[in-house]
Amino acid sequence: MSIKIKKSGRIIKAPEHFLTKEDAKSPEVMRRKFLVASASSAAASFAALGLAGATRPAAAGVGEGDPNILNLPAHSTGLGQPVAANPYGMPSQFEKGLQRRESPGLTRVSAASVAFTPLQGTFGIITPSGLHFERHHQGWWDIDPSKHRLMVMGLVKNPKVYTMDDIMRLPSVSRIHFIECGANSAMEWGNVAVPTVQYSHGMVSCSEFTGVPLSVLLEDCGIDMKKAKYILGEGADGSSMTRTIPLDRALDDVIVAYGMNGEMLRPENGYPLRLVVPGIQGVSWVKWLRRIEVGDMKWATKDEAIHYVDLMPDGLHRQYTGIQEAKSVITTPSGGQTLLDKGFYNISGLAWSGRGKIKRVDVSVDGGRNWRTARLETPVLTKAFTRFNIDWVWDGGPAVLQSRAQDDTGYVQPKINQLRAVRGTRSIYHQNAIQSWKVAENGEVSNVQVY
Ligand SMILES: Nc1nc2c(c(=O)[nH]1)N[C@H]1C(S)=C(S)[C@@H](COP(=O)(O)O)O[C@H]1N2
Ligand SMILES: [Mo]
Repeated sequence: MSIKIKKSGRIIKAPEHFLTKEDAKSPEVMRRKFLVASASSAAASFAALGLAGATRPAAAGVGEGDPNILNLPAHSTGLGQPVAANPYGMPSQFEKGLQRRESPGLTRVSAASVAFTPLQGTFGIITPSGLHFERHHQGWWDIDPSKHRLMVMGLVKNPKVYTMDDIMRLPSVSRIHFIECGANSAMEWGNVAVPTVQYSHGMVSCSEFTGVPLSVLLEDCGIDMKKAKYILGEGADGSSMTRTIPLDRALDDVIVAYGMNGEMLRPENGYPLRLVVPGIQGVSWVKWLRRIEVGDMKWATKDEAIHYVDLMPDGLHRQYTGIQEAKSVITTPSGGQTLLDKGFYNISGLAWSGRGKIKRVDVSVDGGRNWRTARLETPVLTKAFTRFNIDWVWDGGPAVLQSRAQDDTGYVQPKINQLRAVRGTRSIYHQNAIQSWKVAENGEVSNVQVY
């Protein structure tokens, strides 16, 4: 790839960023800050080095020179921290702003709530485990794995109860998949509701999951293939989370998972055992999984009969609409961020489809009039995040950034008005419309809807 970068634009990211709003105001402010810093610390550090009186080279064109180069910091001159100071490594103290966050006022009880993934601050396709979104109906638990049991029963020859030890001795697989809550982007059905991509799209994450294929457990228990049509997953928390999964899917790619991103699941994400149901809305990924029942009818449990249904304009509900259709979003630049200069920006985002692989992502910077095809970064995996990037030179004028995903079934991500034409505005779930970010002339990026 060869791009001529005349001038690369700086950006204030939201809500975490390296530049403060004050730093961003003008280069003058930044320069003054450097000068103050060098006046106070230069003498000290030069003295410490035994370099008092040493001539400081005048950096060409920078005037005083950059004190961040000229004043040797403690980390270049002293002894660093010992190994295993943090036996379990943590992010840098400077990355504290990158956190999953609860949307203020979204729910009345935070045990039955959502904490959103900061998509604006993650790279590539894997969501760090500590930033994986959380959705609990009745709070989370850190369950003792030695006491956890999984019962497999119903239309099977040999009903069984497995300990975690039993499960972890069975053949395992590891696969990278996204998980998206069916209610992701739900607030935007009627109108623009939230300012940042964290809140508009952060109920989706992507991880490598490890566990036993559900088909192995069903076979181990001697599933009655003549009668069996559905399986039910049940969680061990107080929410009685129970979900029906069709047998063909259960035998296809569903995993009874204990691992996430190379280690055991985090408690918030279902430790020690959860269902992984690739391509299907998050609610079916039952956490703290304690029971699997094999049956011949859908169970129509509370979370299937009255929740997670799509209210159509004619007043009827669509039920069992679990597949998360193709969707994409630009994560940089995105709502709440500010572009500080005209010039080059790398537009970057994520695309995913519950039906398969992402085939193509197109990007528009003029609200959908013209489209260019973005680069898909490898790996491009089935039912997983795909990272896309495309070059853009901002001319300082108003712009509207959009991305449009297409998956390998040929399905194209719809515009919000196309979705509304079929689904109305009374839905909550399965809002996968094209997202628009408006860049104003002052560089501020905001959430808008374009029809
Ligand atoms: N047992 C149980 N499983 C559950 C839930 C729950 O509250 N209890 N929430 C579901 C919902 S609605 C979603 S979107 C996903 C969220 O998974 P995460 O918290 O790991 O992101 O878990 C699902 N599995
Ligand atoms: Mo969910």
